[in-house]
Amino acid sequence: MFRSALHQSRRAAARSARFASTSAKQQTLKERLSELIPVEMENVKAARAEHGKKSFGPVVVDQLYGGMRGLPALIWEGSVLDAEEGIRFRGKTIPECQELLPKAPGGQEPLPEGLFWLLVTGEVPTQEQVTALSKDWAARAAIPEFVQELIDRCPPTLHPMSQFSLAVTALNHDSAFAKAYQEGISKKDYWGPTFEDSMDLIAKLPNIAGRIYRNVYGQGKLPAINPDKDYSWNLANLLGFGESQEFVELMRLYITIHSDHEGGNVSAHTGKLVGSALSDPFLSFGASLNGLAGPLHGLANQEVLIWLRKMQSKIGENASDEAVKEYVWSTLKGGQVVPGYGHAVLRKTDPRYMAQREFALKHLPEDPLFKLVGQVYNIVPEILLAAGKAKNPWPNVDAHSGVLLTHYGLTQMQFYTVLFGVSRAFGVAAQLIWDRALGAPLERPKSYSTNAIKQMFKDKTA
Ligand code: CMX
Repeated sequence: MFRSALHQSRRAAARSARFASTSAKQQTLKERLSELIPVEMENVKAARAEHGKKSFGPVVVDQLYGGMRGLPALIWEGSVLDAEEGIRFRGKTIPECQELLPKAPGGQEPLPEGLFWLLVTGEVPTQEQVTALSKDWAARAAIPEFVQELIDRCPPTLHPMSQFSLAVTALNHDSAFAKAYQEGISKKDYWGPTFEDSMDLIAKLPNIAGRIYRNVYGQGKLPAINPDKDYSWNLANLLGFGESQEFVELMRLYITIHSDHEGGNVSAHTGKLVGSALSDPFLSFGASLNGLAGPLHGLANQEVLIWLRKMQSKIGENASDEAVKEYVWSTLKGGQVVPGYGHAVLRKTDPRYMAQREFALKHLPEDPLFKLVGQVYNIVPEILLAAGKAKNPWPNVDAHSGVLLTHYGLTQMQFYTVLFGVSRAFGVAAQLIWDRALGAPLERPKSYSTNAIKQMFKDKTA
């Protein structure tokens, strides 16, 4: 008894000495994560022991037919979406992230490196830790030659999102997780190679996105990654906008706010679902991208700009409110959605929309397209309410992003969802790491036939 207590206290002392020495030299994300995982495993174990058999309340049949709206079915600590307030990343609102997360020298927007650290650990990193992440991602950024060739061989008529998904899926060729699995890695060690793949995935996305952009839109040769610059600067530079400090700042804000939106949205949930089959992070995130490419999800940012441009060509620039109203009604009467408006969970204006609006008010208040976006904001909610179908008449994130990109010269709308995809990798990767660390099982909900439902409730009144 005494010997074992002594042994334990010696082990604790050795452990704290080890932690003290690593924190003195600034822990890496992986070192910090390896400390947090056992603590979180205990936390989950305790929560399941205490609450595991408790009910969340009834599930009604409409939820099965209605896209599972509101069905409590997933666990994800990274971000939580409140219908009224919007997103919080590890408990922090967007303005709080803007205030607390480290910034680039001279910059005012948060570095997405810091947001990733926050999503993974729940902690705000130091400036040095964020700089180390920028350097680590720059060192991992190169993409294999065959993936470069794969992108180069795509016809420019293939949608950039299809090219993006194809290239990300092909990165599975060098997956550390897939290799370790083939070599018989123990389940308790899954998170290590998942972490490495996730870091590689995020790091390689700017080179993939930049290559697609330059190939499709004929923008010349791709520059090299600069290891002394942050992730967003490198992404902007690969797209040809590295000289614009404002565009770089926009990328920092853009990636931060698009990174994660709770666990149940199509891209986040698809990544988790595919990952639950132990498909590696490249295969899992490739699947997320295919979901993001749908017009009701990420593709809406492209659709908003197309819709605004069509409106301008139909009713002219500086059109009256009456003309805009008529155009919105004609969209609805044509059986189409107003892109950028409505949300499956939110019931107020999306704070991601507001963050972009603030950015526009600061940097481009006189931009004519920004003014049109503002005019539309004053008109659409009332019409959606009058039409009486949409549960949320307010704008979402996609209603605003395109106008900012257009202002700085990134006018190729079909590329917009690729930038959303680069950002969404941050949330999906963080989730995959934790799912493997906590041993999340294969997802397998139950489906029913309509006849089975009818049968089930045949003789019941309610
Ligand atoms: N314009 C017209 N009709 C809309 C609408 C909009 N912006 N938003 C919702 N509706 C309609 C729905 O199509 C649905 O019609 P039916 O009953 O005929 O099927 C009805 O209102 C009820 O829908 P809801 O419960 O309010 O919304 P959902 O949860 O089903 O869908 C969303 C949410 C986002 C798909 C929907 O609001 C929409 O299609 N918006 C436009 C596309 C868009 O901006 N998507 C981006 C969302 C953010 C993102 O993921 O990036």
